[in-house]
Amino acid sequence: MQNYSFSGKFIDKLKSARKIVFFTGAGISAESGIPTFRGTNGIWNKMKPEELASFSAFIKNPKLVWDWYQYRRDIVHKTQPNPGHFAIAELENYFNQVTVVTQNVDNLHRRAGSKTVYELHGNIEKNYCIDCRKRYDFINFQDSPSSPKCECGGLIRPDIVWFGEMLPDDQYSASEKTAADCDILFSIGTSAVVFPAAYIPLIAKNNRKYVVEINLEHTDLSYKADEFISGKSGDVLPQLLQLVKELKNQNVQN
Ligand code: BJW
Ligand code: ZN
Repeated sequence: MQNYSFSGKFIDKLKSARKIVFFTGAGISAESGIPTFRGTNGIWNKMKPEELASFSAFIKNPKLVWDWYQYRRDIVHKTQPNPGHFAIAELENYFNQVTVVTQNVDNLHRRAGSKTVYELHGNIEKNYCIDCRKRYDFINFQDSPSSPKCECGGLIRPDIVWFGEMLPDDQYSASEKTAADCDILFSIGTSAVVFPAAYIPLIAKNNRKYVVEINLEHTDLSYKADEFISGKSGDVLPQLLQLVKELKNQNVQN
């Protein structure tokens, strides 16, 4: 594994920082074995988003869309949070406020122990009836010839934000607020192309907050970020945690 060196300016920011935001995307879960969306091995390279991730696709063929999410739910159930998720959760012990704003639906941040997690695109473990809105969260649906129906007869859909749908208002407005008010925002493992989620790091930047990007490749955000760290989040984040521990130790000794 590569040893990352962090810039002096970034280390100074870390020393004085009290409020940290981690804005995450599919890349942080890639090392857990969950495929990303874009890029050579991405989901959208094999499937067409408009045929699976839209309300009209669901109404046209509920069983097809339901089965696809069931397949992805099975993958999520077989995976575990990776060192990147765990490092973020542990960093809560070293700052006054650590908030995770995630575009991921895989629930891995919570499973790793992060306490404040805003989910901008929903959660694959949650479902609701499109007619009466009754919730069907954390239920293992059995396979059947049709997609599951609510007791009212309505179709049950995954609680995922599909293209053309609004993001959950409470999660998005809380994320905007925390991004505008943090000391450092880390944008990790996201191509930062899907809006309005991709506004979150830009809000931090527009409010003159320090923005650090961790990714395998450059994105549209890279030229606006204060630091770009090229690497796997599962390698970089544990080293960041180690650095923070050392800085806090030095503080105690001085
Ligand atoms: C690593 C790594 C490792 C790998 N370590 N790094 C034009 C302009 C602006 C907006 C639009 C527009 N045209 C259309 C829109 C709107 C649309 C949108 O943004 N489209 C863009 C794609 C152009 N947005 C919407 O529709 C949103 N709603 C909306 O706008 O509502 C308002 C409205 C409503 C009604 C009428 C009019 C307006 C909703 C967006 C919902 C997105 N949902 C999805 C799928 C959910 C379904 C599912 O999960 O099945 O959410 S799309 C998909 O992309 C998923 C993700 O959360 C999201 C972001 O992807 P992410 O996380 O960035 O993943 P990747 O794969 O793109 O990137 C992975 C990155 O990781 C890469 O950079 C790798 O290098 C890196 N990486 N391994 C570190 N180990
Ligand atoms: Zn119902």
